[in-house]
Amino acid sequence: MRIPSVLLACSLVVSAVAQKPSTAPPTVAEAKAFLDRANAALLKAATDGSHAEWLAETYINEDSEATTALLNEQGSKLSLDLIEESHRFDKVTLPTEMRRQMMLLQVGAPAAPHDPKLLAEETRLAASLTGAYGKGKYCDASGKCMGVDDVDTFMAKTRDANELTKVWVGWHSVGAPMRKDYERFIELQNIGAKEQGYKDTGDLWRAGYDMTPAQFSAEVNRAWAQLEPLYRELHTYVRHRLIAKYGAAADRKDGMIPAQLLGNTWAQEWGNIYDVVAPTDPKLAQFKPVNLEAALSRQIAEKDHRIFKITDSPGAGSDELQKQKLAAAEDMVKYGESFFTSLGFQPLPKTFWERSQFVHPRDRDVVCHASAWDVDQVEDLRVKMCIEVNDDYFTTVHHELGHNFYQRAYNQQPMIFRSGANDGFHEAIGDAIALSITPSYLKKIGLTDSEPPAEADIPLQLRTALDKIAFLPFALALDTWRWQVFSGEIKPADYNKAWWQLREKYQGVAPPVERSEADFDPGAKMHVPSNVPYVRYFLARIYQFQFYKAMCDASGYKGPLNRCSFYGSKAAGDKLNTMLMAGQSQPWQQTLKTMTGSDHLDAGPMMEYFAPLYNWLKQQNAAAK
Ligand code: X8Z
Ligand code: ZN
Repeated sequence: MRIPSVLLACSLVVSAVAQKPSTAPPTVAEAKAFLDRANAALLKAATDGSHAEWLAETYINEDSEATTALLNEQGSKLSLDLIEESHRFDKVTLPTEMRRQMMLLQVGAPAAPHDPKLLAEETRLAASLTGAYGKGKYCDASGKCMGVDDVDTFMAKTRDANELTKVWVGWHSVGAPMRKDYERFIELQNIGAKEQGYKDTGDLWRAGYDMTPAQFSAEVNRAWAQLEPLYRELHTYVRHRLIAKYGAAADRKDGMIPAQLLGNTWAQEWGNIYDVVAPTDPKLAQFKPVNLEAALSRQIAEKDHRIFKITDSPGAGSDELQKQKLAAAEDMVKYGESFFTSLGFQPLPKTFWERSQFVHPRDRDVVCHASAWDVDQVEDLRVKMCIEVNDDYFTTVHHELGHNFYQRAYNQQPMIFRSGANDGFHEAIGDAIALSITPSYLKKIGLTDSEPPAEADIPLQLRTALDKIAFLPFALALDTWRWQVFSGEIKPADYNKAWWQLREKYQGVAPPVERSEADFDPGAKMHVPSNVPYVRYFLARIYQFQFYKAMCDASGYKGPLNRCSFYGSKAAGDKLNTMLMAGQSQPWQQTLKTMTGSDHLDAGPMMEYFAPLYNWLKQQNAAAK
């Protein structure tokens, strides 16, 4: 999503707002006047920038690309000027809130060079890499093309190893042409980061967590050490089951799992292959997690929209079909909205329904990757998605709405505080809500008619862990790669080799066919060309269990954590809302403490949730030895 880490999406009005620093010692009143002016300028810049970016992602063409590049250039210039001016107040004793705004302004610096020519070059590259990803397609020998949304569906549902390899290789070819531009993009960002006093852009990215970059890295490693043993058990179990299904195609001597077999284009979440790895013990096998895709299709169809499956490329299908897809997609979003309103949140504004992009338009390229927006930073909330009726999108809808409800909750804060407590919080809200999509909740809303007994918890937990636990080392590998690219530890000549070394090290997955430096596989993952930091999702996977537990407690729930749903609990909603309204106005540790009682990233609740599964996996793996 486009969260205006204050400085990312800004633009315009620089010369109108920047003022010549005076030589007299500055006062608190001057600092206040400066911050008022900065907040106003950043608000306008973020709004202008979001309008342009929205167009660039929903109408990909040369003009929208040039416009968004220009606004980002102006926005970065504004931020750099404001940061420079803010240093005038470095030695002034300021009230806590004002000092924090100054600090956030400075640590949120864009990794952008002062030199106008270099800055323009950087923003052009950023826009064109985003556009290249959005336009990316895999076309087979017969000329049939698939965009990323079609590729995702194919990778989720296909169970033929050769077919999977073909489409995997096809989609990954999207990255190769980006390689040179990406290399230059990194160089330019590093020039900017160094000008701000950072070692490199990775150092700058890791500075935004109310602790030093080194402390932050240590926190991440500490949390991973808590969770890695569970991941290893899951990996061992899944690998065995894949070998049972695919034989030699899954059986690598080095113990890696071939990445194309995991039900996801990037092997980042594995829930889609639940059918392949489900428990075989009949006592457990009888309990199948609710087939949400079927249940949703049925319930939405009952609302009088027939669901069609569009397997052809965008452009196929009639107007009528498109209308039905849109109506079904809106229904999907309404499930998410009604969860939030059950907690006491106001419904989404009318403009949300008018301005969002819910389905893939038939006539043009768009960036399909889901994102949530608050274009005017107040109430022009939108999502941009290419929704299909299935499990993954059901979760993603809740994820995106988490962003939107957060954005609206902090819209009374000064602009500099209109952000998540940290970026991991922003990514965790909707996911924490989605953890409440338990069988009992699904029964309440008519998506299943039976609530399974306690013995069904293992199958259900396995389904959830395939998404939640499997994801952790993917997120770590991705940003470790990027941090090492930024620091120069990984040289451009080794981009792809290092990518797979890290994927193997953290995830234990390997590419289906030999890769070389003629490939650029990181480019086939949206967050690399679009330059969205990724460790935020690692944090979010962990925070979401902390938030979920806190809301379960607030709702008065007693019982095993994985069976809690706080749907309809105003007490849980109030607790959540307090956290959301604070935005980034205080250190995240304080926000977390108010919400959960703990002031640090803690894998405890996640381990508590999966404790029964962890034991079961250990038994399965021991027995299989
Ligand atoms: O990018 C996203 C969201 C938008 S912020 C759909 N996610 C990551 C991804 O898709 O790679 C959510 C999970 C991880
Ligand atoms: Zn998100």
